Amino acid sequence: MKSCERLTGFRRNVTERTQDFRAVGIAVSKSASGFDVQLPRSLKAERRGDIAVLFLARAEKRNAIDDPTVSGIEAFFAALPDAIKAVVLAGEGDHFCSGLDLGELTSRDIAQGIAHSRSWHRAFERIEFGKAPVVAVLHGAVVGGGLEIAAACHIRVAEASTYYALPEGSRGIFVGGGGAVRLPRLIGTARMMDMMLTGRIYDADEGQAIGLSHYLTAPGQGLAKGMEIAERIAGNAPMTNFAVTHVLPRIAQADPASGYLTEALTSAIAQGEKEAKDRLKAFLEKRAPKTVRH
Ligand code: 1HE
Repeated sequence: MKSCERLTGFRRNVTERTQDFRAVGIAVSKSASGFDVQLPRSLKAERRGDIAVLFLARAEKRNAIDDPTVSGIEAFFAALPDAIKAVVLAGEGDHFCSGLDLGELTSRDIAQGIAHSRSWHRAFERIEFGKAPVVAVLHGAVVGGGLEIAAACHIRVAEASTYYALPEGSRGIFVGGGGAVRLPRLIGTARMMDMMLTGRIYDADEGQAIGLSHYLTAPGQGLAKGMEIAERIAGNAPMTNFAVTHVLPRIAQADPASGYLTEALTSAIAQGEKEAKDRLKAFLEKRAPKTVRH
């Protein structure tokens, strides 16, 4: 067992995890795709080597996220097999995601609204602080809750058709999927205010310029680029991926003194791993690639 897996309890056995899901009412079975979780019809998962690809698969509703989809996302990321080293999240059809299923919203009272928002928080926390880095592949509408789920991922690849909006303002509601926390970190509170107050829509180029995406691709090239990035991530030392996705965001929010200390501890832990020693030795013996610009 790798030490980062011990830290997070990631190697808890499948039976133990299965009991957790049953406790929260999520049906669990070994699905055909090789994942230990039964997904709702609105999600499809594929395994490509050590990469998992999860598709929002409700194209007829523009991948609007309903309650079963939220539960399915939570269950999928919680039950990710240990062998999966990175995840790609993409959307079927012409749009990545049209956000919250607006049809479900009308029937909720205030208490149910709070519980609903908290269920999104739990699910997206599984993405942000889960077992493996997640690459989102965006195209078409990335709006409302669609932008919130994209913001919970670690890397965003946007096809040229991508556009971003927060139509909550015009719908008389507010973000509820963690966007109020994650989006200001990505683009700043002022830009988020503008998006929500005026309904401003950013296209793919503008989104890239303000930091909504990391990579831009031509139409139809997003998944290939997302897979290429996921494979590169999967090739990193597991402790480095753990430190980058779990520790770095905490350091970034900490007071500087705590941040420097946590950085020193994390740095020492990472370099103490055998994997780090092997990789450093490989470079010194000229067996590892140099860091050059191609
Ligand atoms: C939906 C949803 C949805 C489509 N909930 N059903 N999100 C929004 O405010 C965006 C709302 N959606 C749209 O603006 C458009 O649908 C799109 C620009 C994304 C796509 O347009 P288009 O012309 O391709 O599709 P369409 O004809 O509008 O939609 C196809 C079907 O999907 C249609 O249903 P049908 O039964 O008439 O076929 C739509 O009603 C349905 N559909 N989007 C429910 N979002 C945790 S808080 C998060 C808060 C938010 O996310 S607010 C933002 C919500």
